Amino acid sequence: MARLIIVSNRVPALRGKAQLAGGLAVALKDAIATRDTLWFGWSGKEVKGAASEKPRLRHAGGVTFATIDLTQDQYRGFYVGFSNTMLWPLLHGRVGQAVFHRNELAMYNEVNALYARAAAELIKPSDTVWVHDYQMIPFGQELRELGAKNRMGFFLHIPFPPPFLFDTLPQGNALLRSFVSYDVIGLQTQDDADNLNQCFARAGLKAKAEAFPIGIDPENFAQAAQRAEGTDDQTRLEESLSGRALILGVDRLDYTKGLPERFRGFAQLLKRYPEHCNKVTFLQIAPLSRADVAQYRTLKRELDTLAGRINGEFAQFDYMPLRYMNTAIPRDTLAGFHRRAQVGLVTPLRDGMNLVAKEYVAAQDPEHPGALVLSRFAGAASAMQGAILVNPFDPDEIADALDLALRMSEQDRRARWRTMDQAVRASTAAIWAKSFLKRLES
Ligand code: ADQ
Repeated sequence: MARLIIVSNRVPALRGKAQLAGGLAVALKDAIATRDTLWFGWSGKEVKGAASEKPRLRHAGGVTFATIDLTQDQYRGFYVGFSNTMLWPLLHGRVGQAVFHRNELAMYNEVNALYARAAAELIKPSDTVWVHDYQMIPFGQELRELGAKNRMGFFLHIPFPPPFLFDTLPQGNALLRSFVSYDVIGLQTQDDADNLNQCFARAGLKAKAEAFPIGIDPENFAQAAQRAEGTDDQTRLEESLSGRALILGVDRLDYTKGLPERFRGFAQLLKRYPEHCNKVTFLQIAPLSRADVAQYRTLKRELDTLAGRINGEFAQFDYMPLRYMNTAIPRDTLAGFHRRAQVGLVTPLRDGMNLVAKEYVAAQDPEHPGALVLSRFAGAASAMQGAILVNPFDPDEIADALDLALRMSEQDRRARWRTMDQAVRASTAAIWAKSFLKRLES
C-alpha cells in the first residue's frame, strides 16, 4: 500500500501516551493505523525573523510528523488574515464578516508555496497525498509546479457557497483554478459539491467535486459516555442540577455556531413557556477559539453580556438557568454530559458537517435517549431524520423546538433516536476516510 502523506495547516497535538488529539486525528485514526503515514503541517510556533524551510521530523503514535515554523508576518497574513478573516466567513456564506486585503492573499499563496517546497523534499513518487481544508487549497498546484505526479486529493471540511457569494472574493478564479491540480475533490455534502461544481463550470474549469460526509467513531464515543457514569464529574453535574432537565450546547466559540441566537432562543423558551422556569438548565460549553481574530473577540463580548442579561432576568436565588463556560472539557467527561442531557442543542448558522450533533446521538442511553434540536443548515441535518430541525436565525423557532423536545414522550424520543443512531453508524469517520482514499487510489 502506498505511503499516505497528510497535509493540513497544523499537525495534531500529542496527548498522554503519544495518543493523537484533535478532530482530524480522530477522523483519520483508522487510515493512519493501517498504513505508513507522514503528516505535514505547521508546528504551531511563530518565530521572529526568518523561519527555516527545513521540516523538523518526529515520530509518535506510528506517524512521522514533519513540521515547519512560520514567521509572525506569515502567521498573521496567511492564517489570521486570509484564511480566517476572509475564507472562513466567505465559505460559510457570511460575506458581511469577511475582510479582504491583497497582501494577505499574497501571503496565503506564499505560505502554501512554502509548505509545498518543504513537503516536496519528503514526498516520494509512489506516495498518496491527501490535503485538508481551506487554509491549504493552493498547496496542490504548488506541489505540481515542483514536478510532483502523485495521486493527490483534497477535502474541504467547511461548506462552499453558491457562485453569487463566491464571486465576491477578489481573484476568486485563481483560487478555483488551484483546485484543478487535485485528482479527487471532496466536500461534506452534495449541496456544497454542487456549489463548487457550478463555480467550476462558470470559470470553464474541468474539475469535479464530490460529497464524502465525515462522521465520528460512534462506538468509541458511546463507550466513553457509559464509562463516565458514576465518575466524580458526572456526580457533580448531577447534584448541581437538583433533578432539573439539562439542555447542552458544545461548540468552539465561533460566530458560525449561532450562539447569540441560541442564547436568545433559550431566553424565549423561559419567557414564552414559563412552566420550564426552574425546571431546566442550559449548559453551554464554548472554549475560546481564534482569539487573535477581531470578530471572535467581539462575539465573546456579546455573549458575556447576553449571558449576564438572561441570568439577571430569569435566575432565582437558588436557580441559575444559563451556565456558560469558555474552558474546554475532556472528551470522556463531555461524552457523559451528552448522555445526561435531555436535549442536545446544536444550532450553527452554517456548518460543514457538525460532529457535535453526531456525538450527542452516539452518547445517548438507547432506553432513555434525549432529543436533538439541530440547525437545518448543518451538513449533519441532511441525514438526521429524527432531529427536530430549526432555522437557527429565529430564536422563537428555537424556543418552540426546545419546548417540544422537553415535552416529548419517551416513546417518541426512542423512535427518533433510533433513526439518528442508524444514520450516525452508517456514516462514520472510518467509512469517510476509507471511501475517500479508495476513490483517490482506484
Ligand atoms: P468544527 O467547526 O470545529 O469542525 P465540529 O464538527 O462540531 O466543528 O467538531 C468539533 C469537535 O471538537 C467535536 O468533536 C467536539 O466534541 C469537539 N469540541 C467542541 N467543543 C468542545 C469543548 N468545549 N470541549 C471539548 N471538545 C470540544 C470543522 C467544521 C465542521 C466539520 C468538522 C469535521 O467546521 O463542520 O464537521 O470540521 O470535518
